[in-house]
Amino acid sequence: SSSPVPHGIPVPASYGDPQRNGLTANDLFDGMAEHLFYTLGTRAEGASVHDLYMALSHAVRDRLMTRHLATKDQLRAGSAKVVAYFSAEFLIGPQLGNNLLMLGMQAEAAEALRRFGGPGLDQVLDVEEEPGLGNGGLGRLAACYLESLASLEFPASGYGIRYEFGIFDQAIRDGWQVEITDKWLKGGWPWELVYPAQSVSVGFGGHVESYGDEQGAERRRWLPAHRALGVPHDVPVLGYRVNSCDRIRLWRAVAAESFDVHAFNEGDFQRAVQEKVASETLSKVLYPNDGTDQGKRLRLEQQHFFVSCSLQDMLRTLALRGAPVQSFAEHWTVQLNDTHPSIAVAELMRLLVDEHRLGWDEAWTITTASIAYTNHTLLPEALERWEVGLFGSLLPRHLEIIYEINARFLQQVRLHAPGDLDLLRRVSIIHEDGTKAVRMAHLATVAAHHVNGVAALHSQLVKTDLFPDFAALWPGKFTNVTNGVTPRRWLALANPPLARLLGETLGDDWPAHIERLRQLEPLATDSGFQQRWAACKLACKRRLAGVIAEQSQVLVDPTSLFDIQVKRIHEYKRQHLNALQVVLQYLRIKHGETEGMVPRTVIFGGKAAPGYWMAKLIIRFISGIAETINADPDNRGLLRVAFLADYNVKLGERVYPAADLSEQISTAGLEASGTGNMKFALNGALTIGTLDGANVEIRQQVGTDNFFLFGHTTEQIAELRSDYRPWEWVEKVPLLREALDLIERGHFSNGDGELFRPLVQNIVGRDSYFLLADLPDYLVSQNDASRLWADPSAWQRASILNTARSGYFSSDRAIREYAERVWGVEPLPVAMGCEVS
Ligand code: B1H
Repeated sequence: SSSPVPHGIPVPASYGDPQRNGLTANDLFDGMAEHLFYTLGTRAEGASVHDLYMALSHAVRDRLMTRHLATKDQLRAGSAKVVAYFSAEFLIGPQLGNNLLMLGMQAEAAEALRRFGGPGLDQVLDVEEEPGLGNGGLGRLAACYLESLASLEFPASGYGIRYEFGIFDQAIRDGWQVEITDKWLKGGWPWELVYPAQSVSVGFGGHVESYGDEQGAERRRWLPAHRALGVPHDVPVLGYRVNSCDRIRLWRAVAAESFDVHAFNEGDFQRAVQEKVASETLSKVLYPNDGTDQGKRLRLEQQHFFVSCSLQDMLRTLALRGAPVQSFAEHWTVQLNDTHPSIAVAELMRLLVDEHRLGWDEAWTITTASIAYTNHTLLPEALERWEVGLFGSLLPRHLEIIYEINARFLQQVRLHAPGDLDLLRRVSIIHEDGTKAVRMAHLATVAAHHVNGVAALHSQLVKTDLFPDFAALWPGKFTNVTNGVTPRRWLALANPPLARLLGETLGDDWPAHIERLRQLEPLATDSGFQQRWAACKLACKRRLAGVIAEQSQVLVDPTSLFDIQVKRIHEYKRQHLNALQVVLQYLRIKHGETEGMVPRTVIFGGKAAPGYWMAKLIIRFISGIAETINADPDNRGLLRVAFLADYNVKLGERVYPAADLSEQISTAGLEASGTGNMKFALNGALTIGTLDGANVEIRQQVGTDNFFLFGHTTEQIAELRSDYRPWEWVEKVPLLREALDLIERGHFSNGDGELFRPLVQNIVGRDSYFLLADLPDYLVSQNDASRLWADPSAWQRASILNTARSGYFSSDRAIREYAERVWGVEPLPVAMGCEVS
């Protein structure tokens, strides 16, 4: 609208040019040649693998651009409601392979590379650096959801932070985790578009004052002490075989120039530079504490930074559409991915009331009509609280607004339950015992029109255990949307052999119609199909065996049962329960009690938060048992253990397709959903698991016979809790005493009797996560798994049924539920102004 270029200038000639947009191998080859020369400044002769990766990526990016601009044009011209998915994390994974899949150009890319005569497509895909802009499930969920939004042709924008350093790279040295800075941007990352002209300014600190506006009304205004600029970096998100190309808009913080100039003019160059450094720290690094809230100031600054940038950006698009701010909730629906972006409640109120001069009630109506909140955890250590002192010094006006929201809310509660002071104390947004603190989950719950959990059991517990008072106040506000994962990346891309088989069996467009997996059911008992199924699995296992050998020099047998647990390391996820089970199997072998055992390869992978000492000790323990067991010739090939270093999206694509058995063994009631569990089942792994998170629904879907259940239920755990004496459980398990003694005597730590003592003490002394209570049943279930493995046809049948019945766990299903029940949005298919190919 403010462009100096008049209307009527056509799109570039290349809009319809095969070199930029054509979908043949020839077109792609030409595009690559052009980018090698003009974009990368290099000649084809002598181009490195990385050069070819960059050239191919740019050529693919060109093909996204037509669709991305068409999507944007269509949105700007219309008035469709757009989803704004607010998340502090987007764990998007490698882009090139995925975008080739979305465009349907995998074979063409391989052919174009062949014409250069150098490395093949796999080798080129392998050099891509993955942006680790998330910790684990929560961040990966956001990425799957954006992909499904685009694939289902919903208009959407992700909003988050462009961390310069993502989650650390993990190395294992002497069995310990070592953290290495993640320099994902170092080689240049071709998948982002920078829009400096759309930068926005965000305030921090300072104070609030009253003033009289033109009508003589008293108003409040915030005078921040500092400002930073947010520069948008957009990652295009193309849907599967459609023109819809949404985006994830990530904000990078830079110094607000005016401040530099001010200090500079006063001759204080030092201060000017300091301001710059301080501003840019905002988007410097991702906090690597999956599941624990550290209450750090910088973290709150990051949250406010990206939320404020995003809301200002959204208000600006209203203006571009010529729509008044009053219509905000008709144009945008905001989903808060956990409480990390929940400052949005106060910031939207501030923007509407202070900046756009709306009345409080009108602003509140708009805010509550547009914001919904997803809860991802019940763990008390993960629930965000900010001390009022810290909060007020950083965001004084927001604190005032939160007090006002709270006062009005508590007044409503008083009317609902007169005289119930304890209820007021419990639901207040401000925690009042001891140091006063803002409870972000309460703020989000009070404002949101819907609050959802991420699996049926979890959503139930949100109502009964976490927010019973709120659920009584607003029963209709609480709902469930069980998580989902995209079958494109996690099946079509990650598992090429199975993708081919599915294409032949279900038709090539199965990834857009995942419910077709059901058609596999009658084939589950077909021995010919079983053999083809097993061959796919074996190919994936060989590929993973190659990765393990390359990483750790451990040789594993691809025909053995691949028993895998990959996820963040946390006591509630109980990797140490699995490790203990491995030690017991090892002792059985040592004692010659191998009856019913089958050759197994037990694989672990996952990062520990750098400050989480017990989680790091668990990694050291797994390394220790792996070293001892793998070196012991008594094994006779029955047991191998491997710890996969640096588990991330890229490795996940190798891991899920190669699994026979999926370990989902958290203490019941503690894992909100899990999403790795879904990726495993989709790829035909059988689950051994507790009744926790989405495991409950996986078991329902795939059938109880095709799932190895064990352990106490959530209710049983709650009962146990009141009077639990773990040491009394030790004698119930044969060999356990001996196993614990061996561990304590240093059998798995080169004779060091101190190293693992804290781990053993933790289990036998407190056992806060009920390992010993669940161990006997776990061992029985592991035996059941071995028994089924010994009957290959029965195993293949169960494996096929797992895939056939996992369509429910597609993120397409989850997104359709959000669209219909939470957001009220409709698909908007994108027509392109110019047909390409
Ligand atoms: C989940 C988190 C999380 N729940 C705090 N909560 C973080 C909390 O950096 N932080 O401060 C980071 C992450 N992550 C996970 O969300 C649940 O544990 C999983 O069960 C669930 O599948 C996933 C997606 O819903």
